[in-house]
Amino acid sequence: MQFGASTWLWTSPFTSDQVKLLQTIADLGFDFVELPVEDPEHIVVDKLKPVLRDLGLEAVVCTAVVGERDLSAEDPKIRQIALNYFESCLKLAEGLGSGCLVGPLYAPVAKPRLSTEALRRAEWERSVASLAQLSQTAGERGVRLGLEPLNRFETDMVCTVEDAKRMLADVNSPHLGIAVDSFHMNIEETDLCEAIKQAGDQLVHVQVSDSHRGVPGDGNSDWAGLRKGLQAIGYDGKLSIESFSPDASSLAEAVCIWRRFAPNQDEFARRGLEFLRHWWG
Ligand code: LER
Repeated sequence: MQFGASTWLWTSPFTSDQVKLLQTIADLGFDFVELPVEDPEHIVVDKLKPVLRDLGLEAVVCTAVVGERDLSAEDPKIRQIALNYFESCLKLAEGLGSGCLVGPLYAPVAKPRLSTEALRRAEWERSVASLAQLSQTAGERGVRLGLEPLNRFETDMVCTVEDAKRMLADVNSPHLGIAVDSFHMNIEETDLCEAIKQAGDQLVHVQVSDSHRGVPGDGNSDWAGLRKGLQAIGYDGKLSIESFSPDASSLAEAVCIWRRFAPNQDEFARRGLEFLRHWWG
């Protein structure tokens, strides 16, 4: 298992000149860094790649699915904006050697509302069609997409591994898998171990934080169940800490992070990694 940290823990947006932050992540002992792409222009592969290589950090590229990045939208122009954005992210993922591109690719974060069955079905079908198109590009670039279920307060489309599997079945592409986030799972899944087993070999990436999105180990998540599930499917991929700084994030607002979980974000990451190594070891 390789452990990583998302730059969202410290900053937003990430730009490729934030070398000091990458140095901190490497010094803390992480194996890889998760890079959220808020604006594809912010990340320059030729600049970033040698920095990551010198620091011994691998990269996982993560999407920031907000605003008009909406594959479920009725307006084809909006769906095209989303496709263009995801395609730029895929290009970055390929350039940075990230085997996957993860996030709630099907629809933007923080969009839940009471809707009709018919409207939800139409949105689902538009997302499925767009994801089929995107999966093809992903395949061409040698990157696997990881569809991330979100909790009910952030989406009404894919909240559980079961929902994600239904979407994967509809898209029907080997280039589309599942990325789970233990924070969302803790809210939505009945049993963490069973949910991981359900994802099985379709699991491409894992993000964690604790039940309150604080430091792993500080909350009331079922860490034993999560480990049992990951062991049962023989997962030996990447697992990263994803949370947000209340100081700096467009996403902090979308995901309702209002408070601090550690005296500073380095401490959040340090204690989180210590817990995870112990938990997995
Ligand atoms: C949002 O809650 C989330 O978990 C992210 O991965 C945002 O893309």
